[in-house]
Amino acid sequence: MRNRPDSFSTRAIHHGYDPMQNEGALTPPLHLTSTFAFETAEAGAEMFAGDRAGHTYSRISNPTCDLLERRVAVLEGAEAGLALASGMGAITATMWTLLAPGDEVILDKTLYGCTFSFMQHGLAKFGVKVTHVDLTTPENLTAAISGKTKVVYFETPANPNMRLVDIQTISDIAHAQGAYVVVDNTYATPYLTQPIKHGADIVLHSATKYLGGHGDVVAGLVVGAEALVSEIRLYGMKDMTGAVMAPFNAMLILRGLKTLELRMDRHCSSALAVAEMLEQSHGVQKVWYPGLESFEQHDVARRQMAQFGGMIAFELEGGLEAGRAMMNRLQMIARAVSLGDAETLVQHPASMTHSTYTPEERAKHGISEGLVRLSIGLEGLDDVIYDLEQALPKPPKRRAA
Ligand code: 7XF
Repeated sequence: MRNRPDSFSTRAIHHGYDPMQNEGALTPPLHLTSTFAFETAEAGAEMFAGDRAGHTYSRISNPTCDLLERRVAVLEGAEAGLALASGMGAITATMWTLLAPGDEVILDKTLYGCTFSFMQHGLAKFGVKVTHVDLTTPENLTAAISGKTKVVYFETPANPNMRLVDIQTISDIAHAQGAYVVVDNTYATPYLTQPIKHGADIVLHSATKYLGGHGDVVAGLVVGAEALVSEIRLYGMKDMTGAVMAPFNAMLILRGLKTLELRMDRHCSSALAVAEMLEQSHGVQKVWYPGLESFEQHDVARRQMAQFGGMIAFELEGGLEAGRAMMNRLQMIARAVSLGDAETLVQHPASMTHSTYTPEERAKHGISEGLVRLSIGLEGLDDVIYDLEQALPKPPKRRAA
């Protein structure tokens, strides 16, 4: 036991694992097993009854996943964690656990495309009332919330347009009505924002993104109070979705976590430089990046984020057509969905990640048709900027006098 709190990276590298308990293996073992043997029939029965600790079957728990769960929980400042098959697995398992027909859920205006369609079409189909509210103005929540509201749900920064939600203010309003606050922290990661410290009850991630960090795995995580996470494990994950994380994927995320701080520092510093460059460039109509002085909610970003993240949204003069032409001129930056990888990625939300919204819904939910989204990678900053500059619209040539 060390007698001072460990730093973020030290926890990400060491928490919950002692090589000396594992034959000296520096890297935690991969428990590639679907099932677990019981010492006696009685011991097995006690484990199933919840009266004895231990693993029974890997759809419920697995030691490799368990280590990942405890590490992410400690990084988020939460009591407990749960590893799931995907970010959507994390979202659906959480919501199926917390909600019943007749309940109401209040969602922020802008959400990742499949989250939007799950809430709008999935939950609504089973008798849950789904209301979207612009949570960037907390008074809107005060007006919309009632005793029937079970969950208030949002992303901050939101995918794709970077809107921020003030977690503490929203949590205070939600808790006064007895509602749970669920935050998708995929964009910020626990290195930049720890929503539980600002009052959130449950934090979830697409671990496919920054937590994994290398574009080689689809995975999800949920953290929160022990009792709540246990309910999500035993109902939402075990019975309702079966969206369990494979132990091999847990290994990949554990490896990713070791460099999360280093990678985020680089993602953030490069993204700030790129956002500043874009803002100065010819043909760029608007840039949304929380670190820019011009960002409408820059004050919320300063209060709630340690740095401003690796994601940028921008729109060119000429909208969709200009954006597509620019994307096609890129030479190194990959045209691909997903985010948080070592490679810089560019995509067009209206036709890709947010094509689950109808055009009318996109307009209503603040997702512009011309918006282009960049996930700034870990390449040399000069190379990222060079590729973007050569692809941006050129200023018209001056005529010789
Ligand atoms: O199930 P997944 O691991 O893909 O995670 C779903 C998800 C949940 N929350 C946020 C904020 C997300 O961005 C995602 C996945 N988004 C990818 C993207 O926006 O590029 C998916 C590619 S279609």
